[in-house]
Amino acid sequence: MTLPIYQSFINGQPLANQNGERFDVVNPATGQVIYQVEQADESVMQAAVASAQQGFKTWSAMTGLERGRILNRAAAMLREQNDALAEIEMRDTGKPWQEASVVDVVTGADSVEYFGGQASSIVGESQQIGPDFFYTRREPLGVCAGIGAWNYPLQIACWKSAPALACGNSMIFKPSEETPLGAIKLAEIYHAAGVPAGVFNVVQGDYRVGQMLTSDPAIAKVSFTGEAKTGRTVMADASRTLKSVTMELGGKSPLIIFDDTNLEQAVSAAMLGNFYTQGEICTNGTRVFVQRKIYDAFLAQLVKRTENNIIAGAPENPNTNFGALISAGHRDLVMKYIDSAKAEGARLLVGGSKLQPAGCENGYFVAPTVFADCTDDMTIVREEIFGPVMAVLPFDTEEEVVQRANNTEYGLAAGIFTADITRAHRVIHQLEAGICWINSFGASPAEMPVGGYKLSGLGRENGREALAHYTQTKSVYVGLAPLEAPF
Ligand code: TXE
Repeated sequence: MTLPIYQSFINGQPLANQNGERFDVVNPATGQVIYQVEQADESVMQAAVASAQQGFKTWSAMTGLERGRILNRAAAMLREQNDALAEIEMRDTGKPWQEASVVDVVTGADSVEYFGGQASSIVGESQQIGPDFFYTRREPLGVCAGIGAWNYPLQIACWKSAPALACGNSMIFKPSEETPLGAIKLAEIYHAAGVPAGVFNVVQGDYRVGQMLTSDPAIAKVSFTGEAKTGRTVMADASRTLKSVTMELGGKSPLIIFDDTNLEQAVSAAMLGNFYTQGEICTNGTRVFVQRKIYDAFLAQLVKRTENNIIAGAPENPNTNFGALISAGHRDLVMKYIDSAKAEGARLLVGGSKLQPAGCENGYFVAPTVFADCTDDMTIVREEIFGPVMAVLPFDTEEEVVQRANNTEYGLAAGIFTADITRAHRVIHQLEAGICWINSFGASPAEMPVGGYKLSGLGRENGREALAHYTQTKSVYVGLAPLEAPF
């Protein structure tokens, strides 16, 4: 059976490469190749840049209200096509239908809708200076690049393109080579909604295409989502042509459970923050600090619910709530972390092995895994695993847990559960993290800016703050009094 072949989406339509290079895309739940994609080559990149520059002229000449109207039409189309788009995300990522159908498309559409609404409110300011005055203009940057990760492919494409386009820029977006299709669908929807050809182009391929984006002098900005290590390479490459960068990187975030909290809620947060999307979420609370008095009760309930309530299996089965990891390589990396935890003396309470659910024997599944009695020096406590491996650590005092929670080079997210609301705010204000939850975990509405401290990133996505990254300010001083000069 010949497999479908997809291409880059340039200037409103698919564009073939000239060197014929293709790569396979696998359904992680079955291990089967489901389609092929052409790797963008120089000819495709040149066409992408040229049409993005052309499209920018038309798009930036529109008013914010006109751009917003088109973005809102695109948001409505995303919602109308929710199920078809969610199915694509499910097959590309291996995540359960139960998740993809209610999170992935919705959170993308929300961002497109939110920035569609913001497009007409991007204003400058003016001020009297004696008889004179000045005014400022918030002007678009021009052609921007987006580079996406594979865990939320369509959502990431929306979160990067929506503020960029709302401000009048055009964007060339490269999805992860693991999950290429969602971005193509977004490009088709933008085009059908009225976004001019070239304003949102999609180039397909691996790091080589990413490097073409970070080095092209015609590109003014790069917004990147991925590993911290890759982020530093991307930022270094982008610095050669002084591009501005937004970096949404990895994390090793603390979830702190004080002994005065509702145990059921705290266990839910720990499971959400480690097993939702089979642990492949950057903001996950993978270091779970539990105050000693409730430590044993917490572990007992956590093990019981992990053993009984997690259903790993075929993602299309509506009962499945735990899917496959993105690739065989990533699965093997997660297993290496599990082996290191065993070797370093962590106490394995549940999981710790590969899974082969019926009908998905060739999929890349790892069991939801909990290690207890972890110490701060363990590899699984210091490094981002990006898989379903929870490290539980006991603690005694507030001062101790704040110091330990901050003892990491990352600073993406943090969660805290306590009934003492004064303590909740006192502690969260001391944590070095950009995305924080109190008695909640994981919610990320389009209105809320998100981004990391320290090595977890630069800049913010979503919220009004994201607009600042996609405009540049021009100050215009107007002389109404005669200009004096000593010459
Ligand atoms: O990242 P990779 P992955 C993080 C998550 C984890 C990682 C997983 O924490 O660390 O993403 O995603 C391209 N020049 N976040 O494995 O390998 C590559 O082709 C230019 C954080 O995909 O870094 C892919 O498209 N581009 C996030 C992209 O970079 C290059 C939420 C990412 O690849 C490149 C989600 C290069 N030299 C995941 N090398 C958050 N903080 O919001 C690779 N790429």
